[in-house]
Amino acid sequence: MATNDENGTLLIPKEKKAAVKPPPMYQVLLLNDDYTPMEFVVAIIQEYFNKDRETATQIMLKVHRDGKGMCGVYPKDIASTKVELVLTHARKAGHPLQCVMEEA
Ligand code: TYC
Repeated sequence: MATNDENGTLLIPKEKKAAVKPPPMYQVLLLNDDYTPMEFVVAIIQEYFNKDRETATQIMLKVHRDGKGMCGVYPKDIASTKVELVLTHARKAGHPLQCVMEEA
């Protein structure tokens, strides 16, 4: 609220900081294994993380080389749903692909 000082000058308070923090974000990562076919991983990245074929292939190759790779960053419930969908799809297809989330 604006007030006046002893000389009658109008004092306008500084803007208060936002009371709410932005929600924490989570990275969704794929982990490498020796059995899941490369083509299956590329299709998963395209389908669940909205990447084009070229980008999905780059991510898959990074996972293959480095052991893990990031597919996207999302609010907690969306990240968790993506992990579940990927794991369900992979298990139904008989592949051991692992997908995890980590706070960004
Ligand atoms: N390493 C697997 C192969 O050689 C390919 C692969 C890539 C598996 C990424 C999992 O998250 C993964 N067939």
